[in-house]
Amino acid sequence: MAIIEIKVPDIGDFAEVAVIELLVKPGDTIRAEQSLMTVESDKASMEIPSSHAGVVKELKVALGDKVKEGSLVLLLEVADEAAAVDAFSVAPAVAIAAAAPTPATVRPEPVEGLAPATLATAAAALATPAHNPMATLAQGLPHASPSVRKFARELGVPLNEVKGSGLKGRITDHDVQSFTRSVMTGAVQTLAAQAQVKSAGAAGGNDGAGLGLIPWPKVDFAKFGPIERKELSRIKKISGANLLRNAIMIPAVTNHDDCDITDLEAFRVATNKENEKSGVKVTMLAFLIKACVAALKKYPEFNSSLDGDALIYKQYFHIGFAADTPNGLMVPVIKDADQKGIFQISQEMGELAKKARDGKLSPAEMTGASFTISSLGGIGGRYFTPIINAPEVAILGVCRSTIEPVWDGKAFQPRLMLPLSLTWDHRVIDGAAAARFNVYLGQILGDFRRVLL
Ligand code: CAO
Repeated sequence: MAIIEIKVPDIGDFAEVAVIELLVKPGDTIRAEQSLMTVESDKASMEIPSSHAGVVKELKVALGDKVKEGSLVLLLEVADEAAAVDAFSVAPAVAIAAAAPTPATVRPEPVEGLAPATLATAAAALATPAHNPMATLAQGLPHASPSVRKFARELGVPLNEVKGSGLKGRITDHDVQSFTRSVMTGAVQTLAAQAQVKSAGAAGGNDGAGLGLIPWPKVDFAKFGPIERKELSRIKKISGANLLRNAIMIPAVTNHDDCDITDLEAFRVATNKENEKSGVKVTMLAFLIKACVAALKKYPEFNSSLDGDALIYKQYFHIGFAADTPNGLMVPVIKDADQKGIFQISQEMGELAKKARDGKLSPAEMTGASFTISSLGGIGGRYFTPIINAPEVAILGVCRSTIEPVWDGKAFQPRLMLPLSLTWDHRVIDGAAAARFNVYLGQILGDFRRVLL
């Protein structure tokens, strides 16, 4: 064993540089070429590597010290034979040089709060075919040490999109981790991902190239028979881009269930008969809106939105409903549905649905929903898998009710059964919660008195 001095190697044109980060401490076992500290001039930052492997005995520099070529950095205990190696043989890693795109062959070191497997997943989530680290850097060098740059590069994090929390806006390891988490939770999208969604959306989803998929087949349909080409409506183009983003970005799952609405339907028909002259027709959807409000109150995460690592719980109950219009799908919103009765909801729904069909909905009438229902009950079908209307976290799909034989313990009874399809965001909601939501919703629709309990 021998003690050797590790000194600052040749650092090029820099006369004196400040020590801004110490990366090792006494007692650490280090590898040859491992970074010991970060120094910074007014032009660039660089990491000073160790020329030898060994155990750090004593640090000879402190934060803020000015050092230059030959300055003593630390005393290192090394194996005797290692002491013979030239202590100046390792070059420092300069931030600008480190910025060049290199394949991410080095596995990231485990860091607090993120396991290596998570980091690998994060790298996959962040790495997009459209992301070119060189392009990022060409836009200007963000303030970060070479080790942070390397860490970001390994994860595919575009550093110029990361907000630095360190001194003078310096980007730290922690900032890179936070950015990665935000991307993974969907709270933040990299500019490259936004561009992909935009271009895929603009192409009506007909271009999978931006997502690394094989190209959409280009077929000359006229070769096979007569055709007519019609442009998509403006609404279809806008909703298409939104639907595509939501379908791709949300880990969505759909639970299907049936609920017994025999008594509720009898009540609805009787109510409409009694109020024939009012001009307001009550449909099943109005009851569904009220029942959903009760279920949202019982399971508030269904009435929330993701915001980074946090959930925003809404204390209002604005329920959107999908309306089929000649120009495409629109989603008007019944505001404060918890404070309205079935008649008022039915009346507002009728007015909003008419406005939607006439293309007269105002932006205020289409925004602010905290949960959405898509009812195909008037048309038909059994179940479907509705797409969540982001940033909401769940949507209820409803199909046409039919008379089914239901076993009551002694015999089959003809009951009117309503098929429900609840799609939910698995980042926020678990399968068990979704099943409970559907069961509770079914219980309310089965007997509305439960709302009072
Ligand atoms: N089961 C059986 N019958 C149902 C039903 C159900 N679940 N829901 C509605 N009906 C019946 C109604 O009672 C009504 O019957 P009558 O004419 O005999 O009274 C008939 O179907 C038509 O109802 P409606 O569709 O006019 O009224 P609504 O309140 O159910 O729906 C609206 C209103 C605007 C949501 C609907 O017209 C609509 O646009 N639905 C399509 C939504 C859509 O496109 N979703 C898909 C989105 S994903 O692309």
